[in-house]
Amino acid sequence: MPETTTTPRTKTLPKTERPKLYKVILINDDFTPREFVVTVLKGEFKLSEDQAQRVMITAHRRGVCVVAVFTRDVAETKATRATDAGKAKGYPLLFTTEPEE
Ligand code: TYC
Repeated sequence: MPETTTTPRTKTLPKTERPKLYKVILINDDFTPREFVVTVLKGEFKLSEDQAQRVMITAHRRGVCVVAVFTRDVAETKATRATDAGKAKGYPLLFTTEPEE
């Protein structure tokens, strides 16, 4: 019976780095109508009416509210588009982005 030798597998599996995530943050102001904020949250971030109302009212009461978390590109694009939607109507509505810890 011929002897068989086995060699232990030393190859390590390649590590897949998870992309860093960025929060999109809604900033309160005194001028943008509540209903417009809700419309933008639904349109740009696909929030339900209920979610959009909660996010809007949280920003209204506390000054800021995290809308959602995305990869950097997506977060920045959505924040810019949502801010521009307000600008187009003459509102100071502002969305910013911030890396997650
Ligand atoms: N504070 C605004 C108002 O009373 C409504 C508002 C809410 C505006 C949240 C911006 O991020 C915002 N009309």
